[in-house]
Amino acid sequence: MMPNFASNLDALGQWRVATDAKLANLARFAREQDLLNDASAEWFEAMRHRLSGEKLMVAFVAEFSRGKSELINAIFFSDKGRRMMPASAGRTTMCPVELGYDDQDPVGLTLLPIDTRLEAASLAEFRRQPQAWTHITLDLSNPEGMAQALAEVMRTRLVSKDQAKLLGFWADERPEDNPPLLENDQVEVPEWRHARINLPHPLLKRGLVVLDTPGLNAIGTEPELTLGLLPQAHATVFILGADTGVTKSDLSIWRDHLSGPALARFVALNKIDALADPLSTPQQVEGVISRQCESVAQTLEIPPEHVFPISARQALAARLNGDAAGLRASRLEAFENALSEGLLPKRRQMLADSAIDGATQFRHQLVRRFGEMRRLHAEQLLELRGLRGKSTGKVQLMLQRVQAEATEFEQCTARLAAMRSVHARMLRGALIDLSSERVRQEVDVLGQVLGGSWLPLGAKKAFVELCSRLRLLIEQAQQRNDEIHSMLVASFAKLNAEFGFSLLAESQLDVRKYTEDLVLIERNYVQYLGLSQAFRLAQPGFQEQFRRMLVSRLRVVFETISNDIELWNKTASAQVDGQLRERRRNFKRRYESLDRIQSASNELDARLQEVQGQDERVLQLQTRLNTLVDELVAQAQSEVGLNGPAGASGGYAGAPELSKISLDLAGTNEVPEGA
Ligand SMILES: Nc1nc2c(ncn2[C@@H]2O[C@H](COP(=O)(O)OP(=O)(O)OP(=O)(O)O)[C@@H](O)[C@H]2O)c(=O)[nH]1
Ligand SMILES: [Mg+2]
Repeated sequence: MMPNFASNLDALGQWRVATDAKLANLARFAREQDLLNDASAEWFEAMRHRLSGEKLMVAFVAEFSRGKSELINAIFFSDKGRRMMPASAGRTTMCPVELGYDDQDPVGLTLLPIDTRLEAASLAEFRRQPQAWTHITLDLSNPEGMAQALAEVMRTRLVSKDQAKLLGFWADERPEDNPPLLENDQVEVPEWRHARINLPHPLLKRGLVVLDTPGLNAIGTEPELTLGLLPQAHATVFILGADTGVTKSDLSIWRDHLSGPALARFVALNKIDALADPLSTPQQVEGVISRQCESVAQTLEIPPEHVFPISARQALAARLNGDAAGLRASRLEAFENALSEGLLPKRRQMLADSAIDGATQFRHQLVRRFGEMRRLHAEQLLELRGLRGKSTGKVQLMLQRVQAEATEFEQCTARLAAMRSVHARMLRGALIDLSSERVRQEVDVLGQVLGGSWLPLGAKKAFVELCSRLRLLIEQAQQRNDEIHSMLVASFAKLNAEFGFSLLAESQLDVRKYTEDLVLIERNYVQYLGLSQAFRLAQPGFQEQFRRMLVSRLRVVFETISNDIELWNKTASAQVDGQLRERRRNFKRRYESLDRIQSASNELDARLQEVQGQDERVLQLQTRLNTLVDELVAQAQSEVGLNGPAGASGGYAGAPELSKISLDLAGTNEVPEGA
């Protein structure tokens, strides 16, 4: 039987814990042996944070009643013994629901009232204001009570048509999208703007975030969902009903919200059980399903094998009842498999690449440093051996020579200071146009150009111009860092020749690659400036929301570039500081040994042994470093162990894994530290 998403994510979680443990070993070794400079310490911390904390978001998007919530129940919550997320005919989930786990927050359900839409603050800003949210505690030992509490996400309220307009649920320009007008000109709107469920479920603890969205244009009326959350999702699952096929509104959701190429996209054709027909043979039903998949693929312009026919309801029921045949008939496992295979290995690969790259660079730096230390040891040994059988007068001469050499070497400090100040100035120049303030200014130009009247064509043009200005900023930063690189190469060559350093400029940094992120953001936002969106552009508050969302996404890109540049430059300077320190220490040691040899005739052998001992220690450090880096690389390259076939114990497929990872309140399923 096939492995499923739940158990594979669990395996990825274990891989992350194990890789982090190897990274921690390497960091501990470096710290204990005083081999860690600021730049490497920063890298270790950031990488460990990514390994342990980075979230994996899977978003479920579709028109209402296609079975998003039911599918989430079947994949993630069948261990609860009942249906957890409300799923029923008609509109059910009224607001976006984010399921995840953050141990800094209390367990439970938090809800942001819909009225907050009348304020300018964005969802991201409200996330930082706990008092704006309503908190409901969830009793984890009581699935019945939990399901009742989760029903909050269905809650609606009646408001006047004008109020609905202000809240963004009514637009006279698009009558076909408006909800029905009830008695006394009232409109039913969601009670909540956003819901977060914080649960110590093992999968969520491993960093999975599941986003359930409300259907029916609701996704379009919440710019934060479409501009903020969905583009950040690592995978999106688009769901269609086998009974309805691709309707006009399905198609517009697909085109408007799922066109981003960066996302791993999955299409599920749900409710295939509804195609069962007592008057047809199973082969005939099978034929109908295949034809439906083909026609869906054609309409969405994707390969037919990317459409997965499933029955979420059947799968949930089968898992709840331990019915292996029912689960097979639901075909859910093939879909779960595709989801995990399409997503998890990529995630692993990205994390593994970063960890391996960073650790390899770290090894290079240290190996260079060890080489330099050994070179100095060899020189010192040569000097000491030369003293055998020599008079005290000769030793005195040597002492003077060391002193003279040290004095001459110290002349490099003025040169280093000059280089540092040039470097600092150039670095400031490279970073200046990447600040949040600068990004905001650029975006503000957009507002000024449009002067409050965002007609689609003008807005689109101004936006595209903004994006090319931003690309230019990245290009400039790249060029400025290239100039720093050339300056360092030239200065290092001189310092090496004149003062015997062995400085090597890092390989060139590439920040141009972040232009791709910009292109992605551009593509994402530009669809909101099309003609078909004119009415939305005119909605009160939309422009402000658009601006805020844009600034916050751009800021992430520019901050990343800034951090990369800073880290690269820090690493380069750290090398100079390290070698300077090493050389000074070496002069001091040489002087002290000669001094002692001069005062006691039997000291020479002891000094020789001491330097040899130091050299051996460097060799040992190097061996240990190699072992630790090799172990890390081997662990990072190890395949995520797909959990093997289930059902051997006679249970239904998936049952053994799912029971292993069932809601784990005592934390007994935690992977042991350092596993
Ligand atoms: N026959 C059948 N019904 C299903 C299937 N999956 C879901 N349903 C039913 O379809 C209805 C809608 O399912 P939901 O999960 O609430 O749909 P949704 O996409 O979350 O809808 P909204 O929350 O309103 O956006 C419910 O009654 C489900 O039980 C399926 O595979 N087969
Ligand atoms: Mg739903």
